[in-house]
Amino acid sequence: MSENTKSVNLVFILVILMLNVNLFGSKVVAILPFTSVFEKIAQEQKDAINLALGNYDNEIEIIYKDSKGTAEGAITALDEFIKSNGNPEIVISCASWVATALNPVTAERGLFHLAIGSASIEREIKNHTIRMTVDEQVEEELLSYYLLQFNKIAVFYMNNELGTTWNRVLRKRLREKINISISYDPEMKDFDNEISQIKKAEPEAIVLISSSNAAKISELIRKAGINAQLVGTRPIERPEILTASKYTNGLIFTSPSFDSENEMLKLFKEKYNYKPTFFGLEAYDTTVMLITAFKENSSVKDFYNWYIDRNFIGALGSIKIKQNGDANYPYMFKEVKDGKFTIAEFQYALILEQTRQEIDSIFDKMGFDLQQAANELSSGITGKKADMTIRRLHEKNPLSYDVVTIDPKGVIRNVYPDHKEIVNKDISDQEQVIRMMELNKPVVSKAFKAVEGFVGFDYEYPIFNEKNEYIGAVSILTKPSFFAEIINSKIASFPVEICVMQTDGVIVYDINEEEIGLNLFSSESYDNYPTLRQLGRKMSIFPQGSGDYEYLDKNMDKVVEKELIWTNLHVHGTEFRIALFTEKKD
Ligand code: COI
Ligand code: CYT
Repeated sequence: MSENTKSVNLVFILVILMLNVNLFGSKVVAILPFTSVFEKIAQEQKDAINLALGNYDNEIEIIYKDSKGTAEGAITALDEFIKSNGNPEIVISCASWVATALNPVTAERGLFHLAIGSASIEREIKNHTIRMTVDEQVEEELLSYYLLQFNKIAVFYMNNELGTTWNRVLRKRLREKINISISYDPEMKDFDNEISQIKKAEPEAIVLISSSNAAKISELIRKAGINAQLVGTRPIERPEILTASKYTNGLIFTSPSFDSENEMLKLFKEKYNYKPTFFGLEAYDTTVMLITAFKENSSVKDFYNWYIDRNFIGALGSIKIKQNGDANYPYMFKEVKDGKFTIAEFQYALILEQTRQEIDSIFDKMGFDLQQAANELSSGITGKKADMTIRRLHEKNPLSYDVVTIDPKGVIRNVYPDHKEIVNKDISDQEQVIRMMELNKPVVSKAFKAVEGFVGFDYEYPIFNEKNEYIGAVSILTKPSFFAEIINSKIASFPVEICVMQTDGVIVYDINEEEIGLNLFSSESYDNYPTLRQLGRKMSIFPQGSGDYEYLDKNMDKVVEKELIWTNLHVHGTEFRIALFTEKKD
């Protein structure tokens, strides 16, 4: 080979390399359902992605491809892209059935895969696809709280992976309550036959697993004279539903609980002159998070692990990517009311009642197990057998910090786990111990400082021997995180707060830890909030009620108007007022 040919080769290679940089430089392909019944969703996603790219001034270039709304269309679109441009580094896809199809294909080619608008996917290859949509099963758990009140339910669903999975999961939970379920082709416009079948079944509620088609379907349902409650899920929150509000007013549906005053919504409206829905918000957050991934990683190969367990604050609120690659963020019930999407009021009372029942049932279980332990301890409060009893009692109650026995004088004789330092401590001056010895009955304490060194609640249960003589008591002391654990598990997906107050005004649980232990009536922290104090006084007098007040927002940043409802829980001589509150929005 001559020097000349060598350098020509070199130039050739250089040109190829440069071409690569210029032509094949775009790293991301977004495969969206541009020509399908979901075309407006695709356009909204594209607008949101471009808005995020523009706002965050960066080098990512996204090429859009049309899936035509089908799995085959998406595979073809990706193949075509690769034929002319080579492999992209990242594939973003919309629709559950598309994500399911692209998961193995992208995994095989080593392309990072991000799924949006995909509530119901099957990952043939695990640890590969990151999905920004909350799984439909998580949403279903919430939706069924509402559906359980009906006895005859119809399910009318799109005949794709999203619809069929919803139908299956709803049937599994609601069983005979579902008296008819019918699928439809979302590309079709004629639903008359299906609607007359639904009418014959006389349902009390109709669940529509639909997107914008639900506007037309609702119109047909109402025109057929069916008055059933209409119920929907996340993709139903589309503008067409409001245009048809004459037929859709009263529709209740589950949806991510994004803040309607959020900055992204304003920017979007300014730029495109229409209001985005969930799909736009999700695409926006997906893009911003992806830009962050590019900034924090030098190789796309590291992206998957970067996403796992990551918390991200986006337009959808606080997003957490779970171990399995699925995003999670708050959901709530919304309602079509006066031609608008609004927060469904009924849910507050529902969550409050469920939280009350959960706390009640945990105390109930403790009481049941304490009674059994007290029976076993009737032959003696110390010794091997007693050790076994208190150990089992502790292990059966996950919110127990420890279990102790006291003798008839009120001296601690035994403890599990072995916090030996408290054995022999005299606790006969504690209010609940005095009460228990006086009444000879089980009691629950108010919040008190335990000898263990923190503020908790103590459930004391008296022990009698075979001759029915009082020989001491067994008790469970709750963990410091007692209320936090119960309450967080109940409200994790709702944009609400719950606090617990005693009738003496002491706050025994609040999300802001610095407030726990303060007295609402006397602590100077509340001096500047007279409307809150007034409401607190009402709460201590009346077991249930509601009211408005002004106080700091969740982050303790600024004073806002809030609304609150409360209820009462009475356990063995102690009353708790459980209050649920939200920022007022109108
Ligand atoms: C889903 O599959 O979860 C979707 O939201 C798809 C959408 C195109 C309706
Ligand atoms: N500690 C406990 N009182 C305490 O201080 N475990 C029970 C009762």
